Amino acid sequence: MSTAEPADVLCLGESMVLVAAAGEGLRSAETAELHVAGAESNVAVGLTHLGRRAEWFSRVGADPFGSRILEALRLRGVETPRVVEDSTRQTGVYFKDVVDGRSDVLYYRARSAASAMSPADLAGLRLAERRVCHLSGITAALSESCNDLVDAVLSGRSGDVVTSFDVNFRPRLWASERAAPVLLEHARRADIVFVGRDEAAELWGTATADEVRELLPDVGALVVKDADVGATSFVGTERVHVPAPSVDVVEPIGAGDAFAAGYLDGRLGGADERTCLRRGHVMAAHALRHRGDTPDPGPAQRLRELAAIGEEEWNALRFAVQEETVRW
Ligand code: KDG
Repeated sequence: MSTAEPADVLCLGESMVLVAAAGEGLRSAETAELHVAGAESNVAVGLTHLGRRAEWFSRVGADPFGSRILEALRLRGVETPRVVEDSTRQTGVYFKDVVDGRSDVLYYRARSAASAMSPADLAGLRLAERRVCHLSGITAALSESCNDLVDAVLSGRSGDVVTSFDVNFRPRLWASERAAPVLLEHARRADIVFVGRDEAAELWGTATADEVRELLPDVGALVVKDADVGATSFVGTERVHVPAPSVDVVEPIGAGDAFAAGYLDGRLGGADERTCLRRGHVMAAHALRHRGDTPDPGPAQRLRELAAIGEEEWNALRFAVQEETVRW
């Protein structure tokens, strides 16, 4: 889509082609499926499912995988007018191995096209005209220039753009000793921060959501997610906890991105914190019931209605797995 007004939300980060072995682990599988995934583009897809305009920026190789990513995202309604196709580098690829219900990720992305992103890319991104710019700690791990880009977005805030940062620590990309101070510094400067309680524990040694808040006292909206327990947000002096609905989990990868999309949808619509967290949970529940990162969660209206049900109904909410949801 090319319109004069850029999309409200800009999501910035690497997307890759995902190779998923069908049915069994990579060691023995003879067939595999190709999909497209990336934490930040997953958020963009979640937002377009919810009827928001979202743009994704990155660099891809001028290769079939790059074209595949662009095509897949455009088909889901994500705008990609500024993505750079680089003929000198390749698109990153990753493999998901699911064995006995446990997922592992193997990356083939060193020196990928996206890892060449740098602060110079910001020039054309019209950041000051956006409402939200969403980034994640994955980008900080890709290369020095990518880390500089994250730094530039978070420190050189332009206009009224709200910066949203998902800590997304990926141990397969860098060790926690190296990641911890970098991710803490980035998180301190973002307006909205998403972090898992366990992830914060691994990085920063915090045990509870309140301890994470002590570490990040000035973040405008800090959301600490505690898997199937629930999510707690801290906005100024307000602390809101929303329990997670019960979900038959098929595969967890992508659920954090879906949560961020639901939460940001609430923020964009001016909803209160409890509603934002509930929308996050509802979107995450859909992702948890599928192997793929970005399943179609169905009509946005239905999702929003679900997030608005009474307290008692919410506490009894259960997302059961259905045959058709167990697919990539
Ligand atoms: O959050 C899901 C992502 O981890 C997945 O899509 C792959 O972007 C990815 C990454 O870098 O791990």
